[in-house]
Amino acid sequence: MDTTTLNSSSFTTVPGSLGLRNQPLKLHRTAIHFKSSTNFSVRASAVGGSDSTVTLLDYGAGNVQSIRNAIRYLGLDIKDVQTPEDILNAKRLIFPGVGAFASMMDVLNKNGMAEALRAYIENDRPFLGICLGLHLLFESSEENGPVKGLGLIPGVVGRFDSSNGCRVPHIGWNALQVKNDSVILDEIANRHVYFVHSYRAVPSEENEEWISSTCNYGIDFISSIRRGNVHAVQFHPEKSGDVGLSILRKFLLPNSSVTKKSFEGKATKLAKRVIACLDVRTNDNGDLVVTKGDQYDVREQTKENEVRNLGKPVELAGQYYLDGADEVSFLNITGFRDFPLGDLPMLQILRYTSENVFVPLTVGGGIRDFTDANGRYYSSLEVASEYFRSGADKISIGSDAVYAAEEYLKTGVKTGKSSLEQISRVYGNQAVVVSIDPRRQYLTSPYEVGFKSVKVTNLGPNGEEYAWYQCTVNGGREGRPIGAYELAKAVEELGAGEILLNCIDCDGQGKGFDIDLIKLISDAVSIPVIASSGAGKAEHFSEVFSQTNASAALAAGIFHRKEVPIQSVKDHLLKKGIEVRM
Ligand code: 1PR
Repeated sequence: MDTTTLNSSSFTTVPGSLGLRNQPLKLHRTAIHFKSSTNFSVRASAVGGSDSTVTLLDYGAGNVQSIRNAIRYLGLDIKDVQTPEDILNAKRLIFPGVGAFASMMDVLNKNGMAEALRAYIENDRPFLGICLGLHLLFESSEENGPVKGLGLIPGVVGRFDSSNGCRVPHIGWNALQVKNDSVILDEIANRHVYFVHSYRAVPSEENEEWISSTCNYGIDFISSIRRGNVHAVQFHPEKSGDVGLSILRKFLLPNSSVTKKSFEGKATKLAKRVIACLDVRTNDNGDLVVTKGDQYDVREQTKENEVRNLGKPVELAGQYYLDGADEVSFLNITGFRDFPLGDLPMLQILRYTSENVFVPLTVGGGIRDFTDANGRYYSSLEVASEYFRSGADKISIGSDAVYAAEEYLKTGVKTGKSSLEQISRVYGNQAVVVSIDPRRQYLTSPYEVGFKSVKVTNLGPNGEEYAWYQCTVNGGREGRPIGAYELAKAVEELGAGEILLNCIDCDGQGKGFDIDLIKLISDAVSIPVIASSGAGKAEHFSEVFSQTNASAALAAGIFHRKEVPIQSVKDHLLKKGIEVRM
């Protein structure tokens, strides 16, 4: 690595920019191959001003709908980068890096964007990189590599180490240690922001001057950098609720007269997440409604046997966001029999919700390969892509993951063709949740079956002391020859980034989570586990967090019926010394 000193006065200087003007700019250079024929120059233009357009670099490899929604929510228009010149001519540029580092650099190098980005950043133009948009600035990344980055910041981006007890990916709301001169982060010290990543850059003497905040997850890592007008963040402001919107506003509208909101908080580490789940299906009148079952039976016990209707999906999701839900999940519970891409109202619900909900949105149901009545084939990747385009941040796979795990355990071969493998390869593991729907099967002896069993806390109906958890498909309708333990371990290997662990026996019962099951699975895997099914009161959340290694807890019925507000769950957890995002 050689260090080149450029005199920034050789570039056009930017009125209103901070820090770098008239100072020699020290840049660490890696051997990036510039196209010699291209001679980029950066257009002189006023920063900020009345121009309400933001230039967005979407290189086409992932889900950037969330950042689009956040920008529009703040009242700005988006201009998409089509050519390297669009980068050079941008007044302010956002690069929401998504996907995988190697393929991102490949695309950016091939189409001349990398070179344009380097020129833009070296000239101290307003830039905000998000996630991979931060990694890009470093010398290289170990993700599918090593692969060279732009080399502007000294350091190598490496993977979190799960052997020290930290689950990878790092998913959730974590605290920042903010330096005073961060500008866009100035008012958010001690508040949580949302992270989702497996790779990180670490602070060193060489990159110290770039760092505007750090975060701790097993080790200290760089959560943001700032130099002059150049900012990049490891977390996702577009998914960090009101705090995130405030960060984006400070970058996009630095001179706006928006009343300053001063945030107070006591964030110190990764918070336990509280998730609201909406099971969605069409009722007998053809309306898409939020429903909720008892042990997966969503019909009323009346003569009409109608589907329970607990509200409208978009309204409820919006309300849960305002109430403080850390994430919102939609499960299209009849997706196993209906084709999701034919379910336009469901996609519409996702679109409307994501326009106003700035915490992560997960959607599941029906993600599998499908051939329609006209013989047209759709891959599970196409189905997932449509969900992402409609505003989902993560997708959740149920039945199809069971079949993939069974096949993998039988053959020991990863074909790369399962929905799980295909979607995680393109969108990253962190975007793929596997939803497990197990049913408890009691045993008198742990040796009765070939699946992992547990000694149960509460004996079975005939005094049984053991149980295994049989996986099901098609909304619990069919039991499969695989246990939840075996499934969880297999899907982790196949590329799942998180597990949503339901329990049919506990669903809708309000008697608490199945601690035996959640302990079994959260001890078996090193990816985050979301505990689900059975929450009836705030104490059930503190129970699951203190007795298991669950990273998040999800509930449906108690929130829909307004029995326990999300905020009171969080107040209770705080009182019990469990860190949550407030
Ligand atoms: O198999 O990929 O099509 O996905 C179908 C998805 O739909 C799966 O994630 C599966 O869990 C879900 N699903 C299918 N049928 C039902 C049903 O209820 N009949 N809902 C269903 C599952 C379970 C929970 C529920 C918690 C918390 N819902 O997520 O929200 O148990 O409830 P509680 O707090 O009220 O106890 P595919």
